[in-house]
Amino acid sequence: MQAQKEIIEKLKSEVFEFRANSSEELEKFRIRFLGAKNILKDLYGEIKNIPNEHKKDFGVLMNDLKQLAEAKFEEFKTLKEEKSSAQTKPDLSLPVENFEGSRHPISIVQNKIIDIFGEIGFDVSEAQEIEDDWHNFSALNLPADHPARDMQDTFFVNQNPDWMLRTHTSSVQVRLMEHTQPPIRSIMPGRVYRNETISARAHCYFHQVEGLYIAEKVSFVDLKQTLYYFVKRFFGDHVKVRFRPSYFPFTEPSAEMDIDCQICGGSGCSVCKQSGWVEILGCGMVHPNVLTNCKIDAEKYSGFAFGMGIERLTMLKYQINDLRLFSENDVRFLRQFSGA
Ligand code: 2NM
Repeated sequence: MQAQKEIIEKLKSEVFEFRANSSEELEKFRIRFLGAKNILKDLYGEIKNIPNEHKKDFGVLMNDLKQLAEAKFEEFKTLKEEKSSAQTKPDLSLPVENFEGSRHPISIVQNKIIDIFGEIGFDVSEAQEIEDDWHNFSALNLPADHPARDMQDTFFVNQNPDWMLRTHTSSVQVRLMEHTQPPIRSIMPGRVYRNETISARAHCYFHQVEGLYIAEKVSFVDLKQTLYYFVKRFFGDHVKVRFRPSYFPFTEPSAEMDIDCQICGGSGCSVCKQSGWVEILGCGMVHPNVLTNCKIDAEKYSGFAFGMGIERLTMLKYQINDLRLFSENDVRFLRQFSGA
């Protein structure tokens, strides 16, 4: 029995110390200890040479050895599985070497707008798309019975009037003003939602960039020059602009800015409805009520704000005539922007 016991102990420490560094090593281990002709089987044959009173002890030792070998095999088998599944999953943190896709035209234009305003000191602010009534409407000088709330058909969350999908990114401006004292110079790009029937000219969601500049003694002249700088950088130095008086509840005075039609050069076509001009954005001096609502001293500070639709700018820049193309993800459409 002593001789057999020594052999079992030796095998036990071999199993105990075993480490698989490769699947070949693990397979060798499996064949040696758990395979069809494994070493334990030979050893079990020794039982006929063991005196009866030691047969039970021998059995216990052999069982321990077998269980140890099985546990060891399982340990390295699961490690191996983890390793191979890690190899088949793509590592999304790796840098892209051969980028074969193309950016969406909305992203291209949004990034361009961010770059241009960045040149003149505007940073970027973002916030959530699900908003409360205060940030989407009330703080912006739109009281509960204001007709503008009907004008913008809003998606509410679970039909609860307290929560809605933002109808403009002005809600981001409200949040920014609430926790930042002037000077503030920021743009807010993002997706906004309106309950509209989808057509070539309307969609239930689209993208906006709004902007906000608040400091001491900001005037309408600053507003005009900032927006003029932007359109020249976006469309080219040749672009002509005009401002028309308008109305928004959150700005006073308010205006809309037109550029000369980039399709027909101003001579008149279907895009500009024969007028030679196309509207590209709304703007104005931030209403003192909005500043006060957002805890900014309206006596000390003034500011301007503006808002533009990214789809509209993209359609003018690339001569796209149907809004639905932006959300259909037809590769024949998307591939055309691979060089942009
Ligand atoms: C527009 C047009 C004019 C605007 C105003 C504000 C705020 F928060 F400062 F009051 N945010 N956005 C604004 C002004 C937006 O979009 C056509």
